Amino acid sequence: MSREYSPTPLSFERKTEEEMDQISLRLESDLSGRRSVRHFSSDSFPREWVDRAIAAASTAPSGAHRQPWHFVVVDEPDLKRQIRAAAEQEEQVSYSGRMPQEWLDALQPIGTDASKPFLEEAPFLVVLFAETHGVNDSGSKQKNYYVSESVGIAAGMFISAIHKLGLATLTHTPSPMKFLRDLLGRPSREKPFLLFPIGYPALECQVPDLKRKSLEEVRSYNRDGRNHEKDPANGE
Ligand code: IYR
Repeated sequence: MSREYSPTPLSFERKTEEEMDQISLRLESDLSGRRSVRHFSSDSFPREWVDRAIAAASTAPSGAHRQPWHFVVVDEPDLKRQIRAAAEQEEQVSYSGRMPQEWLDALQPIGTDASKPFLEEAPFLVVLFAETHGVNDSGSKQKNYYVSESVGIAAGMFISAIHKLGLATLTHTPSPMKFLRDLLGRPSREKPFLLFPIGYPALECQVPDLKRKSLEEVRSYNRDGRNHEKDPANGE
């Protein structure tokens, strides 16, 4: 049941170099205001906004274009309450013994603990599932490829979309997360990947005082940091 390669013309318009220069200067400032938020306002907003962010994230590239993800939007208060209760139950066990001291120490500056009120406070929770394999038209297993990479990219695009929208989120990973599959009635081939509370930050919202790595720490040029542009052998 394989499909043929059927190429179609790419729709792409070049921007001017001036435009691109301006955009490149703004990229970092546009994204650097994003923070992981753990205290949400109960103020709501149209669910369509979340749907559109999901549609945007679902344009992500994926292995063999299998799009091995599924997003569940949760807005029922009782379901959010059940998710919070199950997550806190697991986190309680994690924070009081399952996580080694080294991990607890690493989380100290983030200020997290087993209490997760944001799972009820945020107007929407979005649970992202990774589809370990698909099902083809005749109902048999269809392999997916590069699942974590694909779903990770879709998650990143979703986070950017939510930020551009003017809302906040958190990449929450209650651990283990299997309870989400049961509570949301998802099939066993889907593995919970990340949980995103979505909302406006609470008025009194505080975040950890984190420093980000500098460009120089996260980027090097070529092998051994050789800068081709500044190399005298290249005419400069
Ligand atoms: N899942 C836990 C612990 C946790 C782990 C990491 I790594 C974080 O960056 C933050 C939290 C929790 O959600 O509290």
